[in-house]
Parts: sequence; structure tokens; C-alpha cells
Amino acid sequence: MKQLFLSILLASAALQLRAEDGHQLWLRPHTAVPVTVMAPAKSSALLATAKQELQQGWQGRAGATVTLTLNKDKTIKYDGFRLSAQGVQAATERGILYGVFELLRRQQTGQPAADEASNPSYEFRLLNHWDNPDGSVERGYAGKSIFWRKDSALVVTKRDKTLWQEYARANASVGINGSVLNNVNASPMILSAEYLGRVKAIADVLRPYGVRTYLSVKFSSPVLLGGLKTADPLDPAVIKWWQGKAKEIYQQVPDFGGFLVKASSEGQPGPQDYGRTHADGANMLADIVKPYGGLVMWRAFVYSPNDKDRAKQAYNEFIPLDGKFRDNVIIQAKNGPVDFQPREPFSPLFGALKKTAVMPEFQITQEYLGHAIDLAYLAPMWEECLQSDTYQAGPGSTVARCTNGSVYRQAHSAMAGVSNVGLDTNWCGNDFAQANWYAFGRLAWNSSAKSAQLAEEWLKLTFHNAAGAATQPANTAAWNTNFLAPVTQLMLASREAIVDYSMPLGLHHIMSATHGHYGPGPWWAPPGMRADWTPPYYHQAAANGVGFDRTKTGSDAVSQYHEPLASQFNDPATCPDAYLLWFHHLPWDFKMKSGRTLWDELALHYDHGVQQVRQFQRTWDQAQPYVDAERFGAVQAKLRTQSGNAVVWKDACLLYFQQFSHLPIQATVEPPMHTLETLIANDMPPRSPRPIRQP
Ligand code: BDP
Repeated sequence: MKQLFLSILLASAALQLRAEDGHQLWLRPHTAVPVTVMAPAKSSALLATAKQELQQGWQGRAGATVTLTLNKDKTIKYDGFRLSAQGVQAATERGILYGVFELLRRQQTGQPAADEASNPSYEFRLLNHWDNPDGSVERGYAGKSIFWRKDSALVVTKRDKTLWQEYARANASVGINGSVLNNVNASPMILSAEYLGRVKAIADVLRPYGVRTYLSVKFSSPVLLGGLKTADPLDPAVIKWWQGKAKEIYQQVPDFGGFLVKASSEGQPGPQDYGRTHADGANMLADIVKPYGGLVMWRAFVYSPNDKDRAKQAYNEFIPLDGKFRDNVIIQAKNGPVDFQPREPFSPLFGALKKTAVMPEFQITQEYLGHAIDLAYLAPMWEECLQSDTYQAGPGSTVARCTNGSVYRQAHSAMAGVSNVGLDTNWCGNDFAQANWYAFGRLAWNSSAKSAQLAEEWLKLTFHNAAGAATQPANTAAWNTNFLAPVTQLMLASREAIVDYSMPLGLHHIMSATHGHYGPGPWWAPPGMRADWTPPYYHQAAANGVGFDRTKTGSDAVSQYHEPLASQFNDPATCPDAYLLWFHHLPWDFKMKSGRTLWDELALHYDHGVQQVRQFQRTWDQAQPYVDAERFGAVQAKLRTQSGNAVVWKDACLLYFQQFSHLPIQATVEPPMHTLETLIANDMPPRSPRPIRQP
């Protein structure tokens, strides 16, 4: 009897204690069903990985035989694959691995394996890590770098390797095939022999998962590291220096992917320092990596303090260079023309550069969307950009089609995402931020994928049958109704909620820099600060109205868009509400499409954002029976903080703008609970603690 009591106690303790810390991501282990895997005879690390994944994750018929076939087939492109009753067929070893992950994903999410080819939309699907050699991460909210570490930096430990392997596996499972290991604000150190040694060690661990290694380089490295007098891209000594460096890199990492360059941008050195163009700089590096099959990703994130409208500058600088870049150069452009704001229209460079490959850069890390505190599922934002019609080659020339090779002839195609990964136990700081890593990979694979489907997939993989959940869902129907459906809705509404309580109706860049772009700062303009780094430059609030005039009679940014967009954006009557104050400076009593005044509409959006987060809290609370205690509590705490901070955003913006509008806040809007004075004085919303994995 005593024995029985003890074992019941132990069993129930095990059930309660087996909380999940999120480290397994969407790849939580399952009890595998026996399977026989027939693989090509050749021995290869990638094929071995594929075989192992099948054996440890098979959920299909017990005793089934799965055949992996390497076979060129004209329906298969790049690293695509075909699933059939026999198994997986692909032209490359990477394709086999991706097919295996797709097969397993389908089994786990209950989708039948259709007999059809699945091809990636983009040839290169890359994460950009903004990691510094000292281990810090620019705009990182999930702990220190997984690649670099201060002090004993270059000693590779067993723990490093385990982490890099887990990271590579997660990437491979969603089709990501490249990682840029360091910050675009690059340290020249990264190209030193010592650091290249560590790059090699990382590359060796990532390779069996099909993830190639890339580096960001500082344009002045020949001076800073090589001791040369110049970094002029046309100088023979400079060219020779880069050639030597490339040789050294490729000796260590034979499949090195290439360079990412932020040049002549935000104080970074570049070809313009020597009177040369972006094309001169990019082509010099492209010629050097060409013999090795390398790429140069040259960023279009350029703007100077002297330009009257920051949003116009990339277009003005790059359009005259169209057709002047080598075919292994890809221009990497952020989704919007300014920065990674909660909402921007698409960058007018997409589709306008017709003889130069352009790749979209998205920000997975939530610099302007609530860091790792706020719950923001970003796939709807990326889908919005990818599906925007540029009209540059007729209707249907979406951003996706203009960048993935469907519209223009381009030698290569790529998509990049600024990673949100760090040393935190759950990798991303917020359990829900993992969904953005997942969705980025899946969208780079299939740019027509729907955010809703990706959210569902991710939720099933990440939460279904959560170990240690208070009540194990008795059947899938209850789980679907009580967890999957409401939490999917929460995810899909989450980005719009942030837009609403922070920068609705086309407002942008009005956050405070004091807290690293987290909270509101419409007033933020320290003396001497360059104007285009301060919110008043962007919102232009005054007695006569609010918004940035980018119409034909304003900065004329509208003309960078192809018709019919230029005319549509130019007229406030036809400009979508979502972009209204992006393109227009309008009086506070401007009549909106809804019939309300601009002021009232603005207040309603702010209020709606706040109410939405409260609804998210309720939805999550009801999900408790279906989630393990650890992840439930972590998300609940974050939502609580977000909810308070959303009110801070609403109060700050409405009270600040009210100084100019002099209009009352309508009665249906929740009255402010802060005063403008305290908000400005504190300038710092509360933050939530996060679990940190010690390096
Ligand atoms: C801005 C970030 C800054 C980055 C820059 C970039 O605030 O940290 O260095 O983008 O993309 O949004 O280069």
C-alpha cells in the first residue's frame, strides 16, 4: 500500500514537473515508430543527418520503408524535393534533408504527404546575425551571442558545438541554408586569422545541416586590419588584399557563402569615401569571390542627414546604378523605405531595379515591435510586403515575384532575416518569438505561404501534447477548439495590435531611443541630435495637423512608386488608411473614410490596440489547461507587461498629440491613466525578466 502510494506520488510529480523550457523549439522529441531507411550508398554527412532524423522522428506506419533518392528531375529546382509513397526524391543532398523534415512535419501536424514537388521560392534563405565579436548582439533581446564570446572567445567548447548543432538543425528543418555570423556594423577583427579559425569551427558544425556560412565585412578592413593607406575599391593593393583574404577564408571554409556589406551607411565606411559608387565597391568584392562561387549581398540601407526625406534616398542612390552590378551581387533592401517599422509601404526599390537582383531583408528580431516582451507574430507583416503589387512589370508584379526571379532574369535570388536568436534557454527570449524564426524560414521557402497556416503548423509542433500540461488534451477536437483556434487568432491579430497602440494610420519612427526603440517617444529630440533620428521629423505634429507630406507637392516620395500606386498614394481620398500619415500631412479634423475625424480615428486605433492586448491575455489564460506550466507562466507574464506598456504607448501618444490638436479624447476611449509629464520624465516602461542560459 505504502509502495503504491509512493509510486502514484512520484508519477504525478513527474507529470507536474516535466515543464518545458522552450529549448526544443518546434522540434520537440516524439517516441519514434520503427522505420527502415534506404539511402544512396555514398557516404555523406547530410544524408546521414537525413537518415537519423527519420529514424528518431518517424510517426508513420510501423515498419515502413522510406527510400531517399538522389535524382535530377526537371520538376525539381535548387534544393527542392518530391515526396511520394516511396519516400523522398531530390536533386541535392540538402533537398533530401528538407524533404525528410517536410515528411516528419506532415506526420506531426496531421497533413497527408501529397505526391508533388516542393521547390524553394528563393535560392538563398539566410539569417543575418547582428552579433559582435565581444558576444553582444545589436538589437538582440534573447541574451548574448551563440557564436561569439568575450575573453576565452576563440576556445571552442563542447557546449558551443552542441548549441550550434541544435541551431543548424532548427534552420534546416525550415529550409534556411545560410547564416551570416556577425553584425552588419562589422568589426574588422572578424577577418583576422584567429577569428577565421572560429568561423571554420562554426562552419564545420553547420555544414551537415546544409547551412552555409557567410560574414559581414567592414569596407575599410584593408586599412584597419591590413595596414593599407586606403580601402579604395579600385586600388590594386586593396584588391590584392581582399584576394589574399578570400583565399585564406576559402582555405578554411571551402563552401563559404560570401560577404554581406553595409557600406556608406550610418557612418560605416564605403566606396563613396573614395569617390566611388556602390557598384564599384560591390563589384570589386564580387570579382574576388566569383571563382569560389561566392556571393556579395550589398545593403541598400543608406540615407544621409542632409536629405529632406530619408525614405527617398536608397532609391535615388541605387536606381542610376541598375544594370551595373555583377551577377553575383544581390542588393539587399529592407522591406520598407525607412527602417523596420511596425508598418511601412514596401520599399520602392522592389521591382524598380530591373537589371539587378534585389533581395528582401526582414527583421525577425523585434527592434520596433516590442523586443522580446511583446507578442508579435510577424508573418502577416512579411506576407503583406511580399504580396504587395509593385506594378513595375504590369499588374501582379508583387514584391515576391520581382525578387524571386519570376519577373526579371537574375542569376541568384535570396531572402534575409535579421535573427532573433541568443543564448536564452528558449533561444528567442519570448516563446512566441520562435514562431517568427519558424515563419521566416517557411516563407523564404514558399513566398506564397499563408501566415495563418504557418501559425497553425507552428502551434501544433510547439504546443501539442505539451508535457506537463495540467490536463492532457483528451482529444484533438478539444485541443483544436480550445487552444489552436483562439491562439492562432491571437497570433494573427498580434502585429496589428502593436501597430494600433504604437504607430497607427501610417505613423512611424516615433519610439524613444532611450529604451532601445521599445517605448513611445514622440517628443524625443535631444539637442544636437540629427533630425532624421528623432520622432518629430517623422510625425511633423503641429497645430495644422500631423503626418509626413510625401505627396507630389511635398517630398514627392510617391513618385518613386509605379502607377497606379503613385496617384493612389498621392491622394488622401484613395491612399489606404494604413499609409495615410506616411504620405500625408493632414489637419486634425480631416474627414476619414469612416466619416470620423482624423483625431477621433487616431484615438480609436490607440484604444483598440490596448483592448486587443487585454483580449490576448484572456485568450492565453483560457489556454492554460493545454500548456505546460513553465511556458504558460512565461507567456502570461510577458503579456501582463505588454498590456501595461500598451497603455503607456496610448497615453503618451494621445496626450502628446493633444497638445497640438487641442481636441478632447472621445468618451468611448479609455481615459489616460498617466500624465504626459510623468511619461516624459520616466521615459522608461517596465520590463519583464527573462531566463538566461549561462554561456
Ligand atoms: C537600424 C538599427 C541599427 C542597425 C541598422 C541597420 O537600429 O542597430 O545597425 O538598422 O540595419 O534599424 O544597419
